[in-house]
Amino acid sequence: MLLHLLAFLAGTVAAAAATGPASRPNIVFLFSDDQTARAIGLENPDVITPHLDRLAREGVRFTNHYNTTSICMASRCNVLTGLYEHRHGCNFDHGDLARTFLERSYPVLLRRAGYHTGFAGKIGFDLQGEKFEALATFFDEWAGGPGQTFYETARNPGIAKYAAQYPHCSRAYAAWAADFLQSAKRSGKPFCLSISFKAPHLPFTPDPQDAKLYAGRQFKRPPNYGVENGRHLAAQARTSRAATGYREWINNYDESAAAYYALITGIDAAVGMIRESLEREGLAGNTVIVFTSDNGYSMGAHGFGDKVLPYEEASKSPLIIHDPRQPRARSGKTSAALTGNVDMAPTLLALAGVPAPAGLDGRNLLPLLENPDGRMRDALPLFNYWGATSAQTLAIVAPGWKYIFWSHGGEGMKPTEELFDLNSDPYEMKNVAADPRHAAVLADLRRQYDAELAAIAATRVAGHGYEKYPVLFSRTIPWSEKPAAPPPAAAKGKRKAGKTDDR
Ligand SMILES: [Ca+2]
Repeated sequence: MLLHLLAFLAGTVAAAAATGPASRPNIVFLFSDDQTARAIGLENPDVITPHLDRLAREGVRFTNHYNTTSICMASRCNVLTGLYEHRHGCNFDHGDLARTFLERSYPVLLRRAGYHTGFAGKIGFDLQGEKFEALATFFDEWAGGPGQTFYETARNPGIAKYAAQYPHCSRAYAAWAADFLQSAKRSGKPFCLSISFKAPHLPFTPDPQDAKLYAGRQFKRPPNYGVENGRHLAAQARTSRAATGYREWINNYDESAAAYYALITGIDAAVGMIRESLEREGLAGNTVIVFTSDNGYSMGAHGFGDKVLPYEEASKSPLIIHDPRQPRARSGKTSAALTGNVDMAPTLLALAGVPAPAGLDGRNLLPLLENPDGRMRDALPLFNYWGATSAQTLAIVAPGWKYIFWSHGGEGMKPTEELFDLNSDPYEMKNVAADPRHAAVLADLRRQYDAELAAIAATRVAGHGYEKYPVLFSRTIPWSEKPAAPPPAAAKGKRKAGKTDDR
């Protein structure tokens, strides 16, 4: 009798584990490194991404997704915490992440709420005053690597055992995911799997099987391609390393694009493998998949390489959310709502029914799955607190518009406003800040800008070098009354022309 009862209870538990309560789906968060919004097949037929295209056709694709700081280290912390950079304080030249922020990140909160969690790939930051290994203790299963990690599978200890079959890391992460899904299933809990691919970050080293798909091909340049299409932009933008380095996009576009696209095709194959594993394990019907990237990439637009800048190519990434529980009628919709990397944490927590910490900058995007035509916010700030001081900025994106204020007034430059009408000018070829027809829009965006600047002053984390920004970025304090530009040590992101460091 007792044995029967135990067998019945075990059966009940197993059934619950296999399907899970409807309110607690599994979550797979897939994150590429340096992928711009236009580098997926549905946006650009030059890029071969059948699995991402299918994911978008079966889910919702967000076409105005911005990284509020468009560089690896800070963006990864934006995603994990739902906070803007000056609130978590983690970026190159600003500092590592304090443990207290990671303790309130989405994977840690999900684990505390009973999720089985796993992380593989490039995490992209360190914890303040702690060894890299400490990060592993925040997850049930861990195959994260320090620094930039390596394209050669064998050089990444967490996935090295898959090197014989998958010598390039992108597919090896999918093999690790397959094993994770089996142990997650055995755990009897819902799970959250986060994979941070190295691709398509520099150095461009694709899997040979993907590289051959693009070998010798010539690609269409975007309409704003080349240095000649950047002369109308603020002089400050051209002091960024995006203009002084990354010349491979100007000197050798086809070869650069071939390698970059091949790296994305490798991730695409891994996405396909992960979906197959979910099907095989019977988990696909209750697993939400999110795909995005940590920053965009200029790819020669306006003559820039790199990310960091507030222009469209550098700051926008793909975002696809596939929730198999949504009615099929909503599949394949696109949402033009303004979304940001800070929205990832509150969205993933909302999926699991776990309350988000109070005061996050990000928002829950799930209402947009129900109503892709809905609006999410009136404005989203884009920050660049890194690199040459002259190229640091605050920008405001609003539906259809972007306002950028370049505050630097030294070295022969004047503080400059840029206003782009993104609906009629998606390639940002005309600065309409001086056009009186747009005076009302300009006034509104200036007001949003000033409000955001006040928020920086009120909410910045102490001790990470953000104290100067409320003055440095001020529209109303003349350059002559601002403290002198910081000494070169604070601007060590400046780099020699022609060299590309790989942050
Ligand atoms: Ca990146």
